[in-house]
Amino acid sequence: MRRLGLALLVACLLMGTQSPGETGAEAWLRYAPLEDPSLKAKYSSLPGNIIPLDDSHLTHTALDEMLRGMDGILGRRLQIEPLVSDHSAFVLGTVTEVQAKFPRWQSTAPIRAEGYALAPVREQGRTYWIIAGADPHGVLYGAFRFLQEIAEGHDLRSITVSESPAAPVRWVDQWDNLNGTIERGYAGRSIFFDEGNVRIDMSRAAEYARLLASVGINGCAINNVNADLKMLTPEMIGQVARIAEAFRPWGVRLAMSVDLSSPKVFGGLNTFDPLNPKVIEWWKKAVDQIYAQIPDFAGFVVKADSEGRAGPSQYGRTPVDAANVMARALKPHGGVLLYRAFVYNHHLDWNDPKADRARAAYDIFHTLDGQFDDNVIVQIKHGPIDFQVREPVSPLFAGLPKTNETIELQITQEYTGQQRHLVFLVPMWKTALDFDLRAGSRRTPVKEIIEGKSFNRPLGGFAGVANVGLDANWLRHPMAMANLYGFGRLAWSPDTSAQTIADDWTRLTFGNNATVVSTIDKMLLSSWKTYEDYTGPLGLGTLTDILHSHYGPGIESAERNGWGQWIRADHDGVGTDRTVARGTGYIGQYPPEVASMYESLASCPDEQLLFMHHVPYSYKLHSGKTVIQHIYDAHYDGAVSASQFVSEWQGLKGLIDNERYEKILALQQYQAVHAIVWRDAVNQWFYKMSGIADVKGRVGHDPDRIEAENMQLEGYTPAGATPWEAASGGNGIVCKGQSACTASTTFNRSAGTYDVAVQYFDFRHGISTYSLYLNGKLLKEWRADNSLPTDQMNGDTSTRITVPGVALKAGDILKVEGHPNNDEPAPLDYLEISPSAR
Ligand code: GCV
Repeated sequence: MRRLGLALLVACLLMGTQSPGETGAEAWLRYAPLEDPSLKAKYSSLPGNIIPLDDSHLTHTALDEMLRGMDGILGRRLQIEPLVSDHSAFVLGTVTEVQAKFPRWQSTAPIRAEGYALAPVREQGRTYWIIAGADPHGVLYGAFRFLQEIAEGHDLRSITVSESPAAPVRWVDQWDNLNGTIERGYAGRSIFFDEGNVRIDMSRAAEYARLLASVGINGCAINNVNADLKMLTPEMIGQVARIAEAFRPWGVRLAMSVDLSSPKVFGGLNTFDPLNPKVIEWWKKAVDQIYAQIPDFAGFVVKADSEGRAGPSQYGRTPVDAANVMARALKPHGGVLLYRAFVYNHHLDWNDPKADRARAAYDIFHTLDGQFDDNVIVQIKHGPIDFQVREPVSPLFAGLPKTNETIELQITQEYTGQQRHLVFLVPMWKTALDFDLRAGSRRTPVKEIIEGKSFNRPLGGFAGVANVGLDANWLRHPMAMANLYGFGRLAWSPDTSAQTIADDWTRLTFGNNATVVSTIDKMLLSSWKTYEDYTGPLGLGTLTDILHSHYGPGIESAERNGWGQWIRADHDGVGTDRTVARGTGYIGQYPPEVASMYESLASCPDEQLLFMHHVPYSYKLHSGKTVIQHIYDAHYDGAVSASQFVSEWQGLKGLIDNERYEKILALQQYQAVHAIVWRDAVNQWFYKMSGIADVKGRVGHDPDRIEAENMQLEGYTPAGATPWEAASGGNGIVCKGQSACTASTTFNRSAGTYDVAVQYFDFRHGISTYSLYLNGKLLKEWRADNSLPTDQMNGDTSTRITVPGVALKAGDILKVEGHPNNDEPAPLDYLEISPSAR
């Protein structure tokens, strides 16, 4: 027994500080004990008492959070005191309440609605730690901020903070369907709905609201903008009221997406024409019913005349007509109407060189400026297309000076790796928010337009499509939570730097160890560029399969259809000509200074070049490289950088709990492999299209690769991938109508140690099994059990397994045996045998 104890002790010591596991459910609100004794000592003089000065629900929540946080981080159980007495204490209350007790205290700067101030006040040898809100919301936000300071080990001696949110609307949108699925959600089923009803168990909804409140989010639209018509039935409103109850203690107001055709489709009217008096009355009644059950209801989000949704155009009406009718119904209750500018025709004519989806939002909404009611907000996606890896900012931000605006950002990584790839989106969002549109030839950065500052608007702000799901860690990739956190931080203060956000998130999520913090910060901050490099650089957009999964490479899917995400690549050149002089004229939608910057090839930045211009492949960038060479190089660089994430992460073993360490390691190994799939698909495609060789001789030359279709096959038959570029050389092999098939090759290179990679396709359904043999001896067995998005040999499903350090000599036989399962034909693409690095 003593031996066993000793062995365990030794094992623990060898494992360093590695702790067994965290699911990630606590996200950045772990309140983990401060391990560093010097950090802990800093806080020994903090008081052991806390005084809530008011009785509001939100101050109660703030109080509970303080008790929970102080206990977790410092192991200190705060005592609640009803009155200010002669002990040092934390004091929670509104500014008015605090000033009544401490008349000499004043916040360092004026604080606006929902803002807060933190400060120590010294009186008669005692210290009162003031957490004062402009209102109860501010008290709660102030408590979270105070706990963040301690969790990060910051010095509190001189802390005096006064903060106010940049804008009143700080919402997340969820695209949850009533049946429990989530459109573009990647982390399990809905936390709100199941099988057509609101879930009984609201615990995840409440935990979500807590996370949102901790970063200042004050609203959540709970259902898909492709809204279910049942949403407005009295029964559903009754059920939805339970979600609002779960949100309420956290100051998160519930909003709903609604379908404009509701009055007709289930409301019993024969029209949904927004100007019809019966329809106007119908909306009024529907809204009154909502407020009867949800008195703090925040408002509606509307997607209309877009991607097949009904809209006012059906009756020759405009978005103003529709929006104002609904806004007037909401107005007496204090609700707002967010009308999405994502309105476009998805049956565009590809053959028309002037057709351009990017123009749509501005063309439709610009002329309506000044006609929207003051509780209408036009919600504009940050770019003119659809959340691509890089887009210019939408010119519409500058085109509505007399209208309230929110920016719509996408936290869920629809086009940016679907939470299987690490992509920290904050730097991308900052690029959009900081972009100066020069409206009226003066400084008008997007952030100041939506804050309402530039054009003196009363409302505006931020909407982030989050799509968390029931998975324990909310978004599947633990690092994706940095995007939810970062969205909240930017919505509160868009001036915060990406570095600060990355740093705070990492410390709160993984602790304050310096190596952990610097490694993860670096990874986060380089990840957008890495993803852009191996997917679609130079403004090409993500180059994914835009017709279905929006995940893996599918370059040509963008072309020759009505969706208008065209890259207009031919044998001579690539890019969409959006110039005023020769192209679609889109560039002319920007204010003149920005338009002239994009219009001229000399001043158009390289990273937007192919969004704005059509150029030959041999066109020289500002960097001095040709377009085609940049495409090749970026894809190789991006894949290298993704593989470095793996080695950098491995440097953190023992410094992070095992569960999250292993989960992230597996995701990063997968990402490194998928980056190679992307690299090869895009480069093969452009090589074929342009006919121009890679000056570095890499594209189309993979000397370590043995194509599966060229191996000795028993049972396996060759099959093409769709699209062709998703497989090396366009083809792979499949095992159909057999219980097992084999593919063998004889090694004929010099003796040495090699890494043997097997590239195969892992469909969404079916779990094929594979075995790799060397001279008949088993090297590795594995199951294709990932749930990648599709059931085909394509860019979504291509993946690999690598057996490192295999001793090989000429004449050795490598054989892969595949066992198909449930329509997954154990597909293979190639073997790659490369000299081991170690
Ligand atoms: C909710 C893109 C997405 C759709 C989404 C739409 C929108 O087209 O692929 O899933 O629909 O944007 O934002 O309305």
